Amino acid sequence: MAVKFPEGFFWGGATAANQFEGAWNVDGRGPSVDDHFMGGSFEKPREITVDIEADKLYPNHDGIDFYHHYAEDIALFAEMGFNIFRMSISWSRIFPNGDDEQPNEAGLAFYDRVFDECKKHGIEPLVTLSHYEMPYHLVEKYNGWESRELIDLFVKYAATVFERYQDKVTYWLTFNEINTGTSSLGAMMSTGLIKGYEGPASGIEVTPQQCYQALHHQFVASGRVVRLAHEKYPQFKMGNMDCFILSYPATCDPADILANQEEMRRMNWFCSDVQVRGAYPSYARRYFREHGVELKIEDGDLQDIADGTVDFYTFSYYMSSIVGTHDDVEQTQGNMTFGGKNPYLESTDWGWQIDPTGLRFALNEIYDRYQIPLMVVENGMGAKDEVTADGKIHDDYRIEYLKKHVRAMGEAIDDGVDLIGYTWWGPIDLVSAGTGEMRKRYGFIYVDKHDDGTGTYERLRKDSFFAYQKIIKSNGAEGLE
Ligand code: BGP
Repeated sequence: MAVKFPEGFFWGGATAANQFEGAWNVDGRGPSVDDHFMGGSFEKPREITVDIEADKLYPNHDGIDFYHHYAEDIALFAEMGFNIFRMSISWSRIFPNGDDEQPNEAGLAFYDRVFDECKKHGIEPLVTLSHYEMPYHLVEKYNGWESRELIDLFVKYAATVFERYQDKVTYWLTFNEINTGTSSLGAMMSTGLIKGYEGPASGIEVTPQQCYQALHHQFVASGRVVRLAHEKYPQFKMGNMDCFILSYPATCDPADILANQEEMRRMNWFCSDVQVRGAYPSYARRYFREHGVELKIEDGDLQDIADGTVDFYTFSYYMSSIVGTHDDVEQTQGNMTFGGKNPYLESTDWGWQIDPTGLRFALNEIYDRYQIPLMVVENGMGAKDEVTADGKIHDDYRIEYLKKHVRAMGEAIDDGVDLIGYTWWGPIDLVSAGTGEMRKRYGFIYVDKHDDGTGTYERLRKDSFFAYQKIIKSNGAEGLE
């Protein structure tokens, strides 16, 4: 039987300011964390420099220059049929240093133009307040989210953009993939624990104490921002955003089952338990004790968390992995985590294990647990694309990935899950967060921009552009065969 999507289902794509806007120092924008990351590759981790050095290449500086191509790009999204577009606001475009008295008017005006353009095409913006970035000045001054000072600064930034865009934006997410902050790799971009650090991004060492304290500050900030939204702008819908890396037990050995339960809690449930239920989960106490974590919690923090529960749950889904206690589990890779290799799954060229059935399983698990509307706000496949002499890109592999995941969502809806939307990651090629590459392409739209910084920024429709268009046009009833 064909899968069926509900009327009004949101179909679209997801982006992040730092990975595609470019114009890093234009119109008063201040440097962001990502502007200090050089390009890398699958084999070579990105490097971080304290100063921006003239002879080095920082791919996020120019991105794909959405800043100057936004009208053209949004028109292409509309041509595919998007009714939603996930994007983030660059904090340092609004407050260049993060602690400025007044916001930067030119930065605010840019997003007015973007939202107006979306409106023109009937596209609903879904806005992430912080997607793997913060003003770099806050890293240098406070070591990012390790400091409580960030809470007030973030709330001020959120209040500023809420007030400005209250008539243009309804759907908001506080922190992108907040749960990656539980790992040292996530700490580099998400919580910015890199004060004074210079060297490979994979070499950052942070303690569980630092990671969880930084996360506590983000929880409080998120709670306060959600409460503010609910009190002042009742029309707003506020969501969390987690990186869901589903894991399976490697065997039916009870020790593997238990190890996987712990991994699922640590990686996938911990942050959303806090943000959806409004309190630290019961299992956190033992975990903190065994990992030497003693959170500094001030009066009012737990109330802020309790008051700031989200209206809908969102997550990224790319892959799954396995967890086992036996030492024959081979390791594989993601951008923010490592996990065990599953012999039943194939992988992308970057080692991410493709598992559409896992998406159906994850959707059911999440919905059973929280019973609030869900949105898949990132899903996609990074691949090398070739452009033919006549300017075509035959990306059958991406179409295959798309169809399988859309089918899995349809099945989950049939299972009873309240899934309200889907935004494919990188509907237009952009800079990879993990490796800084351009050649790891996710887009339905090809952008002529390359790892060595060259390119014309010309946009081309790939075959997948038309495949997604067909799916959207029929609200998921056609184009999945
Ligand atoms: C998620 C991030 C995105 C995005 C995506 C793909 O973790 O939220 O910013 O980049 O992964 O990852 P990558 O760019 O490393 O291929």
